[in-house]
Amino acid sequence: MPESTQQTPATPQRLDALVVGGGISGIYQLYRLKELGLDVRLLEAGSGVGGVWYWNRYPGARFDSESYTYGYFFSEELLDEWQWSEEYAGQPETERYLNHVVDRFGMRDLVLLEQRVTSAVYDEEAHEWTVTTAAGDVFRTRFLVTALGILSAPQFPRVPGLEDFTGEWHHTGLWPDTEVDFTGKRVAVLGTGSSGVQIIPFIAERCASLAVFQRTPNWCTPINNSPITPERARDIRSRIREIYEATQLSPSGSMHRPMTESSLDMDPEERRAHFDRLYNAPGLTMALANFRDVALDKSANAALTDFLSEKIRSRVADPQIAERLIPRDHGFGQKRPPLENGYYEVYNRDNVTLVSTAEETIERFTPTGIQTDRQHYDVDLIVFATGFAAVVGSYDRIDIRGVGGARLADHWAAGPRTYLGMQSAGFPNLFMVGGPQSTAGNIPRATEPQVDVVTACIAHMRENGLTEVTVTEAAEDEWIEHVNSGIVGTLQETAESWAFGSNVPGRQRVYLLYAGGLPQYRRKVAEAVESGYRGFAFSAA
Ligand code: N01
Repeated sequence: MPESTQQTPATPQRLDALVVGGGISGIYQLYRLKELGLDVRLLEAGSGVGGVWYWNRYPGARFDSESYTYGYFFSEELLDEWQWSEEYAGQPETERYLNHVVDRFGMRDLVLLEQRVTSAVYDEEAHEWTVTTAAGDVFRTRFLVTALGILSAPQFPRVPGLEDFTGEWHHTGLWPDTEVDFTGKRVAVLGTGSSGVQIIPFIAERCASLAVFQRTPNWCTPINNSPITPERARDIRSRIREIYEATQLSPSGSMHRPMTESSLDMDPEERRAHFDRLYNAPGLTMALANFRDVALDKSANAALTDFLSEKIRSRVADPQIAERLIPRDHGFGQKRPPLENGYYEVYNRDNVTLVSTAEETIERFTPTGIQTDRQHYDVDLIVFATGFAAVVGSYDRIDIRGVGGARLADHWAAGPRTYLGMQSAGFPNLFMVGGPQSTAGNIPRATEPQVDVVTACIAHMRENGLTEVTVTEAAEDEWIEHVNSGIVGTLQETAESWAFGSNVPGRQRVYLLYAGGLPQYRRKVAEAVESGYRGFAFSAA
């Protein structure tokens, strides 16, 4: 729900452009608009920059993309001076990197922290936005760019009684910057998605006891992380442009591309050996560089899930627990698969219990723990690894009003409506970077073309004395049809996941991202720009 918008301080600060969100995409947008010579600021709700790498500071948080494909590529000096320590770097390193970039490129004074935006209202006469923050500050800006992140509105279970719980609790997406001590404590973790799978092994090693509440198991594969030696770093630096080109050709914006071969054409022994190689390969190789038909054909997918089920059985000592950890409701890759490091072995420890909420319903939180319909779990500390109101959840938290006072929330009532994932009809001069109906995957590679187009569009307007840019509902309809054509008929379409908003009770099931892949997305955007900003309409005040 939008927060209060009642405070109105006397003097709004006037700007050319305002970026909302200090994550990897917002920082890049700030850099580009500063470079263009605009009077620009960035508003960030947190006390530091980093976006997901600021908020998700839970132990175990790390990349699932290769570190050197995740950062920025706009500066050779930056590429020279920054060396990642691991193939998949941990959260503290990424947060340090983003702070380094902000300082290195003179952006620190342009970032205003602890400024949660509560409302944005368009002035049709002036072609400007009035943006208000929870602190009561007001900004007037011609251009508003939201870089809110697709996973930034934390989601809690709709279970009563948390206010009665007298112990400590934390959400992985709102982790404190002081150390959380698990030593000797009785801990419960709710949720076994990517965040749960990363934090659970860390807690298990330290706590007195751990109860993991699992609603749906996931297909987790080993991260197979390793340090980057100085020799490897030199090799990466020497090939960095080649690596970047590879990310541009990959659907996910990563180093990986699906194979062209069909797994079903292969002899079962050969196929198994191939799956084994992928299982022992680093990162998301299994998900992103597998046989093409694994994502499209049920039997090809089943051959892989049979293989993965055997892996789970071989790693978990108790056969009943192993069976509970094997997903039955979805195939591999239908949801983003968590990467793990010793996750399955956690369930071989004496201090860990797996509670399936499919078999045992959580009824409420009590002063001393968690009550299910079978028993009470006494705990000192609860960790919510229960995910996010994805993609549109961060927009729901801001009262955005466009032409005629129309609310963005109403315009999106039946699901998000955008053109190119970047603008919505009736909301001129408001650009979205990393918003709905655009590619996800390796996020900075996905939002980079958007930032570049927003920058080019603003430059074009300033050069031509234009003050307003908007898109039509017809352009939105065309984009929505294109977005849907990319997901219909895939195996992904049939799984319940945050990409469809399925994890938010009561939310209409609509695909929230763009499944057509980054190369196609970039082509679509380039075609629109090269044909004179097709689908956009410009005017002057
Ligand atoms: O969130 P999730 P996440 N009672 O929504 C469960 C990225 N990421 O934070 O599956 C009990 O995936 C829920 O169950 P179910 C990555 O893109 C990347 O883990 O809805 N359980 C699920 O198990 C990822 O996909 C990294 O039935 C409840 C879990 O909570 C995305 O972020 C690291 C419940 C939520 O899983 C989100 O991951 C971390 C309830 N009432 C995240 N409600 C990298 O590696 C929900 N759950 C870079």
